[in-house]
Amino acid sequence: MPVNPGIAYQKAEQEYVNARTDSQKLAALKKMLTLVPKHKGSEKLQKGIKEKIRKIKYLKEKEIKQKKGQHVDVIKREGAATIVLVGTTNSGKSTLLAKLTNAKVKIAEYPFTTKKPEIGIMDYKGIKIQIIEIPAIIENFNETEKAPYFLSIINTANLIILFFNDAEEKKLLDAELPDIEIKKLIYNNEEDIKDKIWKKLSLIKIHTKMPGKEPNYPPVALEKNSTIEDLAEHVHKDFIMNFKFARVWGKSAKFPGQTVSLNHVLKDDDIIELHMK
Ligand SMILES: Nc1nc2c(ncn2[C@@H]2O[C@H](COP(=O)(O)OP(=O)(O)OP(=O)(O)O)[C@@H](O)[C@H]2O)c(=O)[nH]1
Ligand SMILES: [Mg+2]
Repeated sequence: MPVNPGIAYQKAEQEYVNARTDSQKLAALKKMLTLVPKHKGSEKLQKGIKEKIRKIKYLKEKEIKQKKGQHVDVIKREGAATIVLVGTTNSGKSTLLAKLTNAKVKIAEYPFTTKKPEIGIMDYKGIKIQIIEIPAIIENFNETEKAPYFLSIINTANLIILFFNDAEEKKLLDAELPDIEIKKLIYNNEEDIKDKIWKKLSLIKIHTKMPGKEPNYPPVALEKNSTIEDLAEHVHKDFIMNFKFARVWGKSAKFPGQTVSLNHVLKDDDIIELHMK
């Protein structure tokens, strides 16, 4: 169904586009919300406006708190990637967090056991990956005070794992969560979840070694299609300057021990021997 907002709405939207300050933006958004046609086809639009309002309020509040020296909730990013567990209550989020990480998290049969984001670190063959559980998503989640905070965590994730118990709950998640570009994985209690997560992350792990030595542990995590140059930069800034050549074993090598230069593209689980001047 087309949204077809009226002239008054379009004017309010223009005011929003032209707004310079947060309070001007808020005023325009609130006007837009009252003027937007209220029918099924405009639900997404209404949701988007509400999200923008919440976000401005949240950032403003955060700024005030910071100025006053009060505590602000922030989660420090750690590891090669961040995965966020999002879902309805009693869908097994904490159970998976406890299974995959060192997090001491409460698991219980009663609903809404998790009250604040819980954080753990997963080890995948030497690569550290941060996992964050967000408290359960409820109906009208976007109207809740904590929504902007939780959404800020969701929006910066490398991967989201969605949890729900039935189709009804999946619908709720689709309605409450923003249409984000971030990759999503649906959890259905698989044994090989760690491998599945790794595949979804679009990362590769590279084993470096020095001539005549065993590969170093842990391996290095890099974006897919990274080159020897990216690896050298990751290992140490001086490496590129002193780089002579590298030898490669693994999927990206034409033959074991192939000699390559800085622009060689790497594949998962390659072993790279770095030769320096
Ligand atoms: N649906 C579901 N429940 C599970 C699973 N594994 C364990 N449970 C049980 O379901 C209950 C809730 O598990 P939690 O892991 O605490 O669920 P949660 O999603 O973290 O729930 P809240 O934090 O309370 O919103 C516990 O009694 C678990 O023993 C699973 O894979 N799926
Ligand atoms: Mg929980």
